[in-house]
Amino acid sequence: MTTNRLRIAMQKSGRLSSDCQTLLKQCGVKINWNEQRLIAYSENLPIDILRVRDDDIPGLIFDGVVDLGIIGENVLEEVALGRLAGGENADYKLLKRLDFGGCRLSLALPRDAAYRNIADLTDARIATSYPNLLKRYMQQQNIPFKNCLLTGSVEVAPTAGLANAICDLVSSGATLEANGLREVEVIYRSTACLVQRAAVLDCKKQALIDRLLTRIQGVQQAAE
Ligand code: PRT
Ligand code: ZN
Repeated sequence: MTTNRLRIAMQKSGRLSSDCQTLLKQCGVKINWNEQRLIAYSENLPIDILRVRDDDIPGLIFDGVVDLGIIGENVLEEVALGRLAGGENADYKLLKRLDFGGCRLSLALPRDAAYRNIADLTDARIATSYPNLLKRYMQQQNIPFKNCLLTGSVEVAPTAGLANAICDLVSSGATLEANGLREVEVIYRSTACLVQRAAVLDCKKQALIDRLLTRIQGVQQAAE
């Protein structure tokens, strides 16, 4: 299991994949990408890329199976809250927020439903794939609610009569609009971020990470 090569987990296929690949390329990490492969190797640096579902990345970092991960902060925080609730470890180091994958987790209601403030959601049933982030927010607001856990198609829940409201990711707002929904509260803002496992790494690995981080900072500044 242990290797001298730096292990980085990233999303195999999804919204973050191509930006992750571009970032590595801009940092001078040459990878031979093979679409089918779970693991990809760098040709010029001691780096291996593990390509997985985004939901698996936080656990791989918390368990120290990988050294680094690139992951939406929304998923990182959601999985961390779930782990902590179960008494498990969820330690990590957030190295850098990246300039892609930006979105917000928001509460939304049917367009014509009345809404003045969060108290209007008292005892509402809320559909979400982010039960832990939602629960934390509603507890902070002191508003009791009922959960409706869906891993997909969250935005159709109100029309389908499954829930009164939803709590889902939004970027342009087009999906809410297309489903007759209205964003009423932003509960969490997220971007993709670079995360390191909590344990101290050997100096060579840490030096490589520091070098990558400097390069990422350079790339992001140049883009501003
Ligand atoms: O297969 P895997 O499990 O790896 O992927 P996934 O389907 O779970 O995730 P994916 O690829 O959809 O998203 C990965 C990450 O991208 C998310 O965790 C966020 O950090 C980030 N991200 C940024 C988004 C969006 N923007 C986004 N708009 N993730 C999802 N959406 C969805 C949202 O759920 C809704 O259905 O897009 C729709 C809304 O978009 P707008 O533009 O219509 O508002
Ligand atoms: Zn996922």
